[in-house]
Amino acid sequence: MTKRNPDYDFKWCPGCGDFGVLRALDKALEERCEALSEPIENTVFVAGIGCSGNIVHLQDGPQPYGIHGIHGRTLPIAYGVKAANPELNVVVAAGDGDFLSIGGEHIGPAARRNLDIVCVIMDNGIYGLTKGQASPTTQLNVITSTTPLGKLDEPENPLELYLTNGVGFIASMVSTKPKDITKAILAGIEYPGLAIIHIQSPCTTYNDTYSLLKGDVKNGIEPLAIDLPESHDSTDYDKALTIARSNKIPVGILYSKKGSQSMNQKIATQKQSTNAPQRTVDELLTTLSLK
Ligand SMILES: Cc1ncc(C[n+]2csc(CCOP(=O)(O)OP(=O)(O)O)c2C)c(N)n1
Ligand code: SF4
Repeated sequence: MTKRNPDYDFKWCPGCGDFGVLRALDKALEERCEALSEPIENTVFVAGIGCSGNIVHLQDGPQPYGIHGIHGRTLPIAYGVKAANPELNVVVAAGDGDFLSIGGEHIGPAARRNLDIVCVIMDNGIYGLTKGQASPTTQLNVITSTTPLGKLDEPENPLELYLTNGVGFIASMVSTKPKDITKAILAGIEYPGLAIIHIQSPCTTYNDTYSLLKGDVKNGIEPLAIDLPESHDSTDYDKALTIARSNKIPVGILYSKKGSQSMNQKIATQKQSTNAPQRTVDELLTTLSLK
């Protein structure tokens, strides 16, 4: 049972990292609506299928519109929403399985298209909803229901994947720091183009990585998640790639490409500079008629 949809009976497990992401997302949308005096309905969530995608049903207070669509297809659905109505604030919410496995092939085209969309990715290194199969970000040797003797295929490095596919804005976060996530989401919404907020969001039931991320210095375990230094220049692509390829998880805004122009900005410029007649949708449809 949820505030948004009383017929939808879903609960996250205690301690699930997605709670921190939910808090951050709620706050980001609240701040944005207040700052712009914009109704919450101007935001559309496009959610993946997974525990993480259920975030679309769990927002607090007034609700944005939401589409809980098809596993792996958040980016194509978001493309349709944004292309049809560029004024909407489009937020994708998905898990690592949804976004990087079945949905992985959409990232490159979406980056090149550069529509103004922000993606909030909850990476728990596992398929949570379907009860613990290995995902692209499950680490080597981890035992899951599909890797009973330990995972053998190399884990995906999502930050490197985004950078090398041309994503212009990339933040790397951990779910235990909701205030930082809120800031990153707001910065991602402001960024003119595709923005990805990739969040380590541990699954307490099938892949509890809290202590790995935080480390246990007393017992000689260094933290995996390390804050980016204040001096980090997020416009430096090569530096961002070096950091992404290190064996740590950076926390902060890893990359923000200078001079990005979103697809809608490019369309506006093109319309101004062309003498070609602007045809209405009805006129365009008539050109397809076989009569
Ligand atoms: C096309 C399709 N393939 C597979 C599934 C089954 N399925 C539902 S959720 C899921 C994985 C969920 O993992 P992830 O996206 O990482 O989200 P999480 O539950 O971990 O938040 C799978 C394989 C599906 N619903 N549709
Ligand atoms: S199974 Fe994992 S990801 Fe799903 S709600 Fe429970 S803790 Fe969260």
